[in-house]
Amino acid sequence: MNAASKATRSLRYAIVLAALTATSAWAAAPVEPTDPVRWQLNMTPGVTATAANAYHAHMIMFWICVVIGVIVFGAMAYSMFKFRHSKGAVPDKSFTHSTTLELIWTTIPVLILIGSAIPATKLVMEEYNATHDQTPAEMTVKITGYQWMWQYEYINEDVSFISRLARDSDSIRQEKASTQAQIAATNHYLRDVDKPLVIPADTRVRFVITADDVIHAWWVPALGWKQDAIPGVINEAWTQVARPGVYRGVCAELCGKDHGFMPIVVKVVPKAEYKTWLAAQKTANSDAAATAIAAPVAPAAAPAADAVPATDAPAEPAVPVAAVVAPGAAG
Ligand SMILES: [Cu+2]
Repeated sequence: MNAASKATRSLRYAIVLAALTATSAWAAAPVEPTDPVRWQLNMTPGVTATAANAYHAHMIMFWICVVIGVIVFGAMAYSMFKFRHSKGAVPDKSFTHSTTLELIWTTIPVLILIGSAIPATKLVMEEYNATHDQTPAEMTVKITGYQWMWQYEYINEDVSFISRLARDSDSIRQEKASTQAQIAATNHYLRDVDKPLVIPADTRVRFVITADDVIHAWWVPALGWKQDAIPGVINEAWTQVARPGVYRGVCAELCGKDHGFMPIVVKVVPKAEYKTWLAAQKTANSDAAATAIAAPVAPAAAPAADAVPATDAPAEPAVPVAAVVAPGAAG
């Protein structure tokens, strides 16, 4: 081989290597732990310890896979170029196996699997330890999935409400004449709700999660976990968010025709602000109860002018508050 062709070959290798490196670096670029961005490839680092654990475990495994990929595909590419037919390579037709090689390529993957399973199991156990003895949950929220909305009940606080797709998103998605311009002008189109779940910052919050009709799944990526909501089953989860903010998610289980239209919004506020909000909710609840007692036979309400079509506006589910689970009862 002359010097010119050697230089060309080296240049080709350099270009392929540079492309591989650039792709890996781009895919692993850090992202803000907020909403997903267009063309985001990597998972979010999140805003909780659980999310950070998952993100770091994922990144370690990602780089292990990158190293394995580079070694395996590098060896394949090298062999194919180095021992090609045009260079006079002759296959060894008598070769059947190599015990040494087989031992090596079985032992190394087993060691990698054990090495990654031990820390991963520790993290998963921590994630599912909702009733932690050292740091017990300070409050419990019961989450119930319905077709197609969520109900949040603040246990022992007598506060409960339904959270459903924001009215502006709902009108646009149901109106056939809606335009892309309308969608672009709508803030958080299909990712906003009328009433977000409000929780205090720096507080260990326990969730008990169930469903009333079909299987749903409550998922806010920034919190770092996803939990199935199954009729007749109470699942547990917990979170503790240090940073106040608004974190969005979706139902992550195919639950019917409007599965894509039951977003989740979690608003994390400072503790003092949470107390004020909770007090306001209680006052609103007692006012509503007093009104109901004063006027037991209310006339049928006329539909609002901007009401969504009845076919796609599910009725408010009637769930007995007595059916809630007391903290510490499950798990
Ligand atoms: Cu669902």
